[in-house]
Amino acid sequence: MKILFCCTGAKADPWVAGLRTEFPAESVEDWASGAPPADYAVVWAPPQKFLNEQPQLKALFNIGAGVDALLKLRLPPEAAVVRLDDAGMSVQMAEYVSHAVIRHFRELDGYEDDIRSGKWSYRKPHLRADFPVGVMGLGVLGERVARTLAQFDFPVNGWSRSPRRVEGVQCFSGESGMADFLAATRILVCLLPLTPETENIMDREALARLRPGAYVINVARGAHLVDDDLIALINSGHIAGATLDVFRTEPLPSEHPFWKHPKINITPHTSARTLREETIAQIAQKIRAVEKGVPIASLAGVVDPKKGY
Ligand code: NDP
Ligand code: OXD
Repeated sequence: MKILFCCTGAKADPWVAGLRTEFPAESVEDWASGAPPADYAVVWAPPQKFLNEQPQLKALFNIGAGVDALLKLRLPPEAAVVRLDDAGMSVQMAEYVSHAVIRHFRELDGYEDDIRSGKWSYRKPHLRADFPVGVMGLGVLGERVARTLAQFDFPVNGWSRSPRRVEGVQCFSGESGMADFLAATRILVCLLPLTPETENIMDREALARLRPGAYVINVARGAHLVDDDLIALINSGHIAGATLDVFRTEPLPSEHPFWKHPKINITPHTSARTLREETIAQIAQKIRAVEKGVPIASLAGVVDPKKGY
């Protein structure tokens, strides 16, 4: 059995060493053009040339949860695409989003400014009931985030494509459920995959449906949000601010208004990082299962190309 590693932006050596530890008797190599045909590939943003040269691949294991970039490429015809299924990401996402929600709700930025200017003063506490959070996407990451925020006693709404039940969360689904979901939400969290259906989903029309004084947290993909619409609604006062971890172009271009907007906090696509050890262990366990005869289609995280996630 042969495994190739082909991940743009990742240092190959520790990944290849980790995979070799899992499969000491097998061939595990960092891809170079002309490499012999492999059975499985571990990938992130691979060049099209790699995919063209390896048409026999049985599966592509993506070392991230989002497969939007991968699905834009011409993939080997029989290869299943398997995305990361949590692998240590959901706890990071829950931390990041809870931090952003609480920072806004408790006005911690305002307190920090006060303290820096030598001011000891109190702000009126808000009621949680006035700050319902809405999580778009109730998958592996969104569900964990929704459950975590419910633990802090925020009213939590969730929206998914198919109907779902999550304890402590008011669930909405489908296009028909979106308007009610938005109208019931003040702090909007995006944890959707990027697909043709979800691109630009946070546009002026959708954002205007949120409760006045809304707050936007985008931790999914930059193309979910229409940047100018967010800025216009912040400037009009309908939206109080935003925390953004993902952008249409990354790194965010230096001239982009998000860098300096006083009501927007940005981070460099870091809300949930791929953890190497967990990721290698998860992929290795799946490869072993397939080698023992488990159908690839039954693995957790197999992408449905029709749905795009
Ligand atoms: P999942 O596939 O587990 O969950 C996706 C959720 O979105 C599901 O609940 C799905 O609904 C819902 N959904 C998909 N399409 C629609 C639609 N058209 N309308 C309504 N709901 C929809 O993904 P994960 O939770 O693992 O990851 C989500 C995304 O987070 C990734 O695709 C990636 O882009 C992003 N991400 C960002 C990271 C970062 O560092 N910023 C790190 C990791 C991921 P249903 O339940 O019905 O299928
Ligand atoms: C992912 C990401 O999709 O890091 O895993 O954004």
